[in-house]
Amino acid sequence: MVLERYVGNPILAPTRNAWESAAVCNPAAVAHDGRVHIVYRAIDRKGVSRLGHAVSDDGFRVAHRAPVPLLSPLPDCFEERVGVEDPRLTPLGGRHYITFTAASIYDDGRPPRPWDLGTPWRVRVALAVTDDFQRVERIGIVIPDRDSKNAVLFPEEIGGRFAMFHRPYPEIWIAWSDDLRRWHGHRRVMGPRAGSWDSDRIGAGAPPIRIPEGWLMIYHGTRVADGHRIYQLGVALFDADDPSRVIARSPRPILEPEADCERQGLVRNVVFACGLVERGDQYLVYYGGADQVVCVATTTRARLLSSLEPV
Ligand code: BMA
Repeated sequence: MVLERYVGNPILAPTRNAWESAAVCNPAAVAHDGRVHIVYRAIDRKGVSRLGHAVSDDGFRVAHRAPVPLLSPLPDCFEERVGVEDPRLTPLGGRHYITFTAASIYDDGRPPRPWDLGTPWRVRVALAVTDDFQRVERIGIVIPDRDSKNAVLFPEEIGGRFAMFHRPYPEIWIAWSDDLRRWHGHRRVMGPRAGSWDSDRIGAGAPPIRIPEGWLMIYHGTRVADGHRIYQLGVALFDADDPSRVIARSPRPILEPEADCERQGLVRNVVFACGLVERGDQYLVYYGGADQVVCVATTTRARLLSSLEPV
């Protein structure tokens, strides 16, 4: 595999704190003040998600873990009845933006659709910002009028505008904004590929990073085998000036659920990345294992680039 698992995985597991007692997964990560800040999805025993915060000095071992959630669903907020999920962290203009999923129950009286199984499908892209990882300022639901999730904000403006990838099922779209609040220009970027490891659904992983060749992004893709969905990771490269243009993509997954903690958990066979930290030539990729624990793997830019194939 292109990604090499850290031998000490998992780096975070559930605790006795009620809010993170069932599972912790899907970690965003960013280097700040010489440390790695991890913001993860924490699930309580009722299935409600909040965001937790942990800090690591070396990127692998967790040195500090906040005893209370960094972000909880707003009481009486219809869009967050099942919680706040799957954060991504983007440093932008000296602040840290958190894109996350506002999750609720989709109850329109119709019979459940295939993707409703186990996953409530009322999902909205929400945005918040923090300066110190202690206080979080909510910006709000930024894509109010459609179900979408897996939003990643680009870390710089492109052509004078902010850009975001998000995921109306089952594919990745781009959207643009002048003020981070109102998003427009929604357009399809890339979708699942029939017969491939990412044939079922795909979504952005960690926010894209700018490299000389363009925008590089880890993403997740699923396939269905014997009636079971398997979440894997891949990588894609997008045009520097027009990231709605895909240049290259992984013909094979760069990480598949193979370790015990990726195969057995709250949801079997899931590796789900939300964070990437650059350390010189090394990349640290933070991901959830089987929707229950937080793991990390390493790779290099060269290895990711050589795993790509032009589209
Ligand atoms: C998605 C989200 C993620 C989860 C994944 C795999 O729909 O709920 O938080 O990791 O499914 O179960």
